[in-house]
Amino acid sequence: MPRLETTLRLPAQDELQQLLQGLLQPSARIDSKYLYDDRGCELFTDICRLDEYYPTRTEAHIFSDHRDAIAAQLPDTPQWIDLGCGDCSKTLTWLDAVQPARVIGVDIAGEFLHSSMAAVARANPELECVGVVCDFTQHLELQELLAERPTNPPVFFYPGSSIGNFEPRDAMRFLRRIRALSGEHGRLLIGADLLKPRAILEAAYDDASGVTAAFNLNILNVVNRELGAEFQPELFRHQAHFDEAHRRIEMHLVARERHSVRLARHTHRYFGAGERIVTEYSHKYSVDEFRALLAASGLHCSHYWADPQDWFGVFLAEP
Ligand code: AVI
Repeated sequence: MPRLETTLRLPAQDELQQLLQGLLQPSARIDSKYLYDDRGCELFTDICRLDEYYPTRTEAHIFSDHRDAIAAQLPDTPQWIDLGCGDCSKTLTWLDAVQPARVIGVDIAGEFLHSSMAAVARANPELECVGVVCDFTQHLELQELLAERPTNPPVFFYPGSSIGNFEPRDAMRFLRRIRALSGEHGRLLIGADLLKPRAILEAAYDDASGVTAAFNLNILNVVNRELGAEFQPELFRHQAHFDEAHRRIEMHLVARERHSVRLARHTHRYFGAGERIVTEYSHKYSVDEFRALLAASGLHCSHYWADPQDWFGVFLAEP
């Protein structure tokens, strides 16, 4: 059985306080991590299969077209750390090419992580599998675990362009943390979504069948559960637009009519018609901008692969 370590502090009171404070700001905000309850994860899986949502399949093509070339640039028998591993399906496709000494799956969803690491271990009985349950975007505490195998350098695997969901300053803080854990020989293999025409971007985040709308609106059910709030999702509509100045897709929930929402005991918020709640940013980069972000985080991009349309980039970085 795989080892499972938990460094997560459970739904702390101050996190709920932050959630409430975000909703009470003049420009209301809900942290995008609340998009991913069980229903949100299912809907996100559906999003990844949509025609309009190009990132997942484009990255998968880059990986399958260049897997051996990428693996050839990695250290021998590394510790492979899958950040946000989910069902570990992406990692499974790398095991033959990379031959890691061990796999460390990191995810916030503990039960799911345990069953996916168990599946990896069953299919690869010789491989050491460790699951680490934590909110790795905030607390990536792997130094002791990595130090158990000092001769196997870490390869951090962060696919899917999730780095785009950080604001650039927070992305840099996160990448610096990876840099600090990398030691001399560590590597980061990371996918980033690239700038492209607005229509393609906006369709990817506002698909015709309404899956992304359901995904966005579901966040209100999560907030209702977490805070005991009383949002009525049908009084909001999904909107996604590309903000040129910040080079990011912004997902909003827009109030269809003026109404008041009970957020917690003795706490209500009034929404005017058209008033918005920001639920997610998804930043898009040029190749040079992403290289510069890596460099500002103390990481040097040694190799880069893209699809023929230059829609998505896979970057290999080293300290
Ligand atoms: C998880 N992340 C990379 C997705 C993205 O594209 O920013 C989340 C997403 N939101 C709406 N569609 C997909």
